[in-house]
Amino acid sequence: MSLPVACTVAGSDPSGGAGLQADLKTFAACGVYGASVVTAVTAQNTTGVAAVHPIPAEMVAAQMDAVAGDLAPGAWKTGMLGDERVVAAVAEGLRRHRAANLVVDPVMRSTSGRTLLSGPGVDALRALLLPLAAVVTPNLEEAAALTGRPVGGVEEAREAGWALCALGPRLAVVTGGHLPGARIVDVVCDLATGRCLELEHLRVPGRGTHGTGCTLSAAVAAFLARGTSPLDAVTSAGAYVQAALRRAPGLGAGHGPLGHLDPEPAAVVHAPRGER
Ligand code: PXL
Repeated sequence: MSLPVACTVAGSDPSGGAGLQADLKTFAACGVYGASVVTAVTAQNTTGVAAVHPIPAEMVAAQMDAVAGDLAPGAWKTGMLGDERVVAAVAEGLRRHRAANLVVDPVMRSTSGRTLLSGPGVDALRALLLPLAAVVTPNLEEAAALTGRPVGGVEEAREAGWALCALGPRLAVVTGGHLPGARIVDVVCDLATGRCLELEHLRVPGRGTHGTGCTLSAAVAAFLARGTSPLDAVTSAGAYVQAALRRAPGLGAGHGPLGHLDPEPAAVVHAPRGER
């Protein structure tokens, strides 16, 4: 059995809570070898995004070719893409390499409110990327932007989920964490069965929530890379996010990171006596 491979196409968060850093930790925690294609370098921490430096679309495409030509990922995930040029290059790259098991996290805004995908980028994502996706994982605001209708509760989330499935993905996961309340409902519309499931969890108290969406979509991609069925991949990813939220290490002054990895560190092995 060879190690499953997943690749994220996402922005860099140097504070490690969101973006490709969160994705790589999630891949490792979920038993998958992780590759990463950088779409933008951000300067940010738990309190907000200070600056964004986009990577040229041709360089994004070249990174995808380098990874796909050598490692043949069994699943892909997209996160922050920035603008329509990068969205188009990513869609072309995925087609060129006949990428299977694509999870699209339609990242549009940071927790602190910074725009991470332009308006034309949203249109390109809908037109070019969703037709290639197996799973799409919007929050309520992203579901509204993609469908052009308000999404303020479970009923509207279900309608938006079906509208998104009509654009390509087999599964739409509309996450409800941004609504107030002790219970969070994620709506999962499954085109294969025609059924819509409500995954309920208790809200984990605390501010360690930065990168929750990145982590969920990366975990879905990891389970797909392992050969898990799409609906089980979504359910397993939800359980992983819950555990990571409970392990949040309480770092930073703002919205802190999740605890992606089990906190048991690798053992120290001492150098020979006399060398120390
Ligand atoms: O959580 C969305 C997100 C995704 N990717 C990058 C980000 C953020 C939020 O700040 O910075 C790179």
